Amino acid sequence: RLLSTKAASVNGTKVEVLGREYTGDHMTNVTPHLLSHIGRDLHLQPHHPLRHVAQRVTQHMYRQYLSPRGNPLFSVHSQLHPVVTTHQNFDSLLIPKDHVSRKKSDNFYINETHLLRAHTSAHQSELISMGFDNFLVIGDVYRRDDIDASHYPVFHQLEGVRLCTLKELYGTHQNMDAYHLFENGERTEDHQGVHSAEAARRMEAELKGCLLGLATSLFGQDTEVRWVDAYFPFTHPSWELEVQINGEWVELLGCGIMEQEILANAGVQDKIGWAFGLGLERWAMKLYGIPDIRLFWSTDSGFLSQFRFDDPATPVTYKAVSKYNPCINDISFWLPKDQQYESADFYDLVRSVGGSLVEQVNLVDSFTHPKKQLTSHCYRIVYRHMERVLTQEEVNDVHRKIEQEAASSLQVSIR
Ligand code: FA5
Ligand code: MG
Repeated sequence: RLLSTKAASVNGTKVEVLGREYTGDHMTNVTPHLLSHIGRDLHLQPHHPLRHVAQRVTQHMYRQYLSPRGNPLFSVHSQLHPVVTTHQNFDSLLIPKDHVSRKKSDNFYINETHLLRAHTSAHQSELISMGFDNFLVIGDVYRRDDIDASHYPVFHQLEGVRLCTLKELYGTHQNMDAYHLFENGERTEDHQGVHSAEAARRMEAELKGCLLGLATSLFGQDTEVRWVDAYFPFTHPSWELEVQINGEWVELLGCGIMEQEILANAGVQDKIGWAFGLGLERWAMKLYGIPDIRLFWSTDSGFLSQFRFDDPATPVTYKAVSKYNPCINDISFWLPKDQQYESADFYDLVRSVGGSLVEQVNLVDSFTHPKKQLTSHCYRIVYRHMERVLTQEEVNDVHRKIEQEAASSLQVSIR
């Protein structure tokens, strides 16, 4: 979506975000610049690399977990409103009142009671209360982090939550009485006091198996990864998965066994849960070799055109975009009246005549003349050279050759 209408704005004490209005106060620290990111919904944009990655993760989860009738078990929630209450973002996840992660300096507050979600975990409790047992949440998250090649104040997370009954975790056995999810024990490094050691061990194995499977299916069998013990107020035990990018270990996700108190507060008594939260940008950077997190916000066709494919599993290695400006020329023609015409033929022609100077070609307009019964297509061609500035004459030259070739081999009439 183009930002022709503002999706979010701040005006005096009024803060508006995606059609909801809030009254600002002493906690308000969102800026117009930050708010301008809202509504871009990169994870929903067709062909955006973050959407490709989100789709691959979703497909993995769909394949991994099927209902007895063979349907995907996980539901996907990718359009939840980014403004959440402090209860959702913190309290529902057992984050203490004085915890550092609540600081005004680390979050974007709308007012005292509302903020832009700092993680997709903010939606866990509400979705569990609604009755979901297996779900994914995909969305933009906001943090007042530093900005560098791997940190940006707005990024995207994909959250996975799975709740299991005793039967789901153990299968059906003769003497089910021998198995139990819960016990009244001591909290240890390996499990919560309310969980049986065996149930916690099984959940850990399933969770790690699922996430390792995901990493190897995206990055390949030989990719080196490592588990690191971690701490989150909402899971115990907790881990982070790391992967090497250019010789450095980078954190791909956090995960763990959900604190039973969260499930109990959401009305669930007989299940045990695991959860993970991964950063889509980090996965995309590893998968495609994208060197800088800021590139995801690029509207430059040099970046976006590299991901213009329908099958999200298409292998791509990102190539640095030329620092030289593109030249954009349009071409319009009438299609041949009685002959087959396919845009794909024109795309091939443009690539063979223009070679590596053509960065992108798109159909931008199509209409049919009511009287003449002729259809006209307009294509936009973006030319750019990797090593130098292209002159307009040079581009015009190639453009003219494309027109001539199209007229002769595709029988179109240039307008
Ligand atoms: C969390 O946000 C937890 N909610 C994750 C979680 C969910 C744990 C469920 C347990 C159960 P963390 O702050 O580490 O954790 O962020 C999770 C992931 O988001 C990181 O592993 C990383 O991949 C990504 N990430 C974190 N900060 C940034 C940032 N500034 N820019 C880009 N990606 C980031
Ligand atoms: Mg972390």
